[in-house]
Amino acid sequence: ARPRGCVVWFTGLSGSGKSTVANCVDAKLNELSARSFVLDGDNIRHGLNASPEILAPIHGDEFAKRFGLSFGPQDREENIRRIGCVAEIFCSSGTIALTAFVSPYRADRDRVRDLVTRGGAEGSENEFVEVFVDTPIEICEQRDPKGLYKKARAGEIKGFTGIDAPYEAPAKPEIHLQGDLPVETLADQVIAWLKDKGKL
Ligand code: GGZ
Repeated sequence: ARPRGCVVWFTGLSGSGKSTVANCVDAKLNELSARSFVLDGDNIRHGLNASPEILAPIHGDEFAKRFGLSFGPQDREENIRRIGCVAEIFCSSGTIALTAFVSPYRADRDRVRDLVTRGGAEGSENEFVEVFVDTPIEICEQRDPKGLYKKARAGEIKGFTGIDAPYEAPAKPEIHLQGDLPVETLADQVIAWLKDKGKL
């Protein structure tokens, strides 16, 4: 039988700390000799789910517009669908897949949950762990590491999550993190949950 894996799905606003916490959990899992991998915007949105701008020089404008992903509702839906597929593959191989995407729509996250828990590989009982990184937008906006909130407020970015695009908070996340606590504390909470559930 294959080892059981799990998908630890971080969701929250831009600047909430998803990637930072996921990377900290990844480092702790490494110390515990558990196999894990982080999927986030840096390795997915520039590659597999590249934007039309990235695809245009390869495929031409028309094709790039159809198959490149931006931040409209359908683009985000397809972004999350593809990431869900990749996470499921990691998970089925016994790796703990840590994903850090805004994933603002409940329906999209639930679809990934179904994909993962119905068991991709035969005999697997993979788990989907939804982690809500609950950081008030005021704090995210103060942090504004990439200056994106500022641009969104100025109308230079349209459809920015939390400003003029929705974020649907999870109703019953497996783990609810208060994003204003130290990263180390939050990562320890995730590790403790995984230990408690026999995942480690
Ligand atoms: C939200 C955006 C947008 C818009 C660019 N809305 O802080 P960041 O920079 O690194 O995280 C955000 C990231 C969101 O990409 P995801 O793939 O996680 O989004 S989703 O799950 O909704 O598909 C932000 C940046 O990209 N960004 N434009 N309009 N975030």
